Amino acid sequence: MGVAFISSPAFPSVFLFSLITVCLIPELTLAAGITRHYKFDIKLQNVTRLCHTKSIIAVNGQFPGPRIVAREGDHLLIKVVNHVQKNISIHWHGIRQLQTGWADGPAYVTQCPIQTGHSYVYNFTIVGQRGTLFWHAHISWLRSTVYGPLIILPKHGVPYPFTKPYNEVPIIFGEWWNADPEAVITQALQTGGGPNVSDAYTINGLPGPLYNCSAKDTFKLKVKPRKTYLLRFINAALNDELFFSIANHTLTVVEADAVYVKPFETNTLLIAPGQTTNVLLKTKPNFPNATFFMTARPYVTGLGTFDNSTVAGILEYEFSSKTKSLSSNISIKKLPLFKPVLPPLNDTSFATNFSNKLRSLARLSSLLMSHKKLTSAFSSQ
Ligand SMILES: [Cu+2]
Repeated sequence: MGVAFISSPAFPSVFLFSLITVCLIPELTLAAGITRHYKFDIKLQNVTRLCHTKSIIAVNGQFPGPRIVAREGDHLLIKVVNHVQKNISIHWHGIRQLQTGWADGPAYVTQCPIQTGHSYVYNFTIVGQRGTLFWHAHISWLRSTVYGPLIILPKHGVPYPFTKPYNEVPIIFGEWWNADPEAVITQALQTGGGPNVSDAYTINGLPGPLYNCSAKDTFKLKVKPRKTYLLRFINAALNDELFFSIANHTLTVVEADAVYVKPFETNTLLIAPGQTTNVLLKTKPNFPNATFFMTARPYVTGLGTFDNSTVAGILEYEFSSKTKSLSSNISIKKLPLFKPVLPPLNDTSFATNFSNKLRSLARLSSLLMSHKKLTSAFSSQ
């Protein structure tokens, strides 16, 4: 029977179809990840920013919320328990949800929201994606405080297609309102006007020294010289595209929205709300005790009001043991804080060039990868 099938006229096309399926969609045939369990308790939490203390909705008492880490091919079971007086749902932003649309999360679109005192188990597999994504609440404006990173590592034994980083650091942009964000959006919907703008942007939940009363609430990235860091950027701001730059440093973009990108260098990133991007930062050979500002502010062309403020974090070079022993003899002067120059708020030509570059290099990288898979599959025949 097998012989009859092989000699049948349908055999070449069936064989070719299976081969192409295996080559182009190996995730479907080789998905052998593990199951990872998480529990999200949605509760109220007191948080102080800009000298305003308020009760926010948060996950497991953390703001930003907990980090989910998984590998490509893993299965995730995330139990979400709603302890607050609002309906809620969680969106796994960017996950393809192949055949698991009910785990996607937008309330009233792919699921009913989770009611007070109830729980729901999100159940899905990560197929064919690796990089940085994020999760956030997906009802009304609860995403202003309910969000966190979703990190997808490559499968076991599969290296990154770029320099192995010394360390990996998520950097999440967000927004802070001194008022209750739910009251802000409710008022906007009632009046038909634009919502009141946020009081600050944040990096990993912290507004930084350019805002009132916030110097102690500054994100600091401590680095060692001559190392490569993988910065996992997430824009969890509600609606704003953001420019970002680190003074005197070049960034190498290697991935966007969990898709590898043919690497390219830039001094400034543009990151849209809901977008994620991975970037390599190579630290300088020797810069003991130097500090560099990293700042972000929006790209805006519309006429409506917007938050035009700037969030700043600090990149700080640690003392190496060598410089430490030196510094005990000679007093090393604290260098001045270096500040980056961001494009003007309405710099459309930068925004257009950057987005086009990102899109075309992501496409190029996918083409190269599928070409590599095809050629290696054919050469192993
Ligand atoms: Cu989303």
